[in-house]
Amino acid sequence: MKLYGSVTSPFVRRIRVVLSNTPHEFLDLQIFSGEDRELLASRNPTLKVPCLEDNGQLIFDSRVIYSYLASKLDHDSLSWEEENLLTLIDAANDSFVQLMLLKRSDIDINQDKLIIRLQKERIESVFSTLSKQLEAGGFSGWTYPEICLYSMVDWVLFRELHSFKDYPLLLEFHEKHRDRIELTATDPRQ
Ligand SMILES: N[C@@H](CCC(=O)N[C@@H](CS)C(=O)NCC(=O)O)C(=O)O
Repeated sequence: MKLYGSVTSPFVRRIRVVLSNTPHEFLDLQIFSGEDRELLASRNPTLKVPCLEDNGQLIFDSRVIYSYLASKLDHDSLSWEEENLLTLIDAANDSFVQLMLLKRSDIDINQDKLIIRLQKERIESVFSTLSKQLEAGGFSGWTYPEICLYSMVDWVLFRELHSFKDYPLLLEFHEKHRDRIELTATDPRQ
């Protein structure tokens, strides 16, 4: 089994954590240019990571990869409520990726522009909902939704994309899990 990804991607990290006890090859790619981009293009036409290859079968998108692995590795499949939590996390994570790409394109993300405002509103709406879930005792285990939430929060802290000022429960959640071996082993800062 081969996982195409990058050490810094939060979408890749969630799959690396899921695969932490499963033998696999991890290819850490520079996805934005050069030979690595060509390799990625030859595997995944969306030009995004993660992408999984298993016995000649290619799977795109972390969500589909999880579902493939869950059935292959006998993990529990997700309930509809968990699927909704993943949709929330993915939506905020996608918006953060867009903001980071704007920044990398030297576009000032403090401008009052529709495209920027929509991302920021989505992030606040999702963070507020996730905080309420935490307050109500949600995200209390260590299964795929928690792994995805941790990967996003940690990446946002790493990239300094949000202060979390109004979301102490998200920081508390992060603190609670940060020393897990599968998380220190996949830390994007190393
Ligand atoms: N829905 C996708 C999102 C993956 C994604 O956005 N990955 C980022 C890296 S964090 C990427 O490959 N971005 C490249 C681009 O946007 O061109 C998934 O869950 O796998």
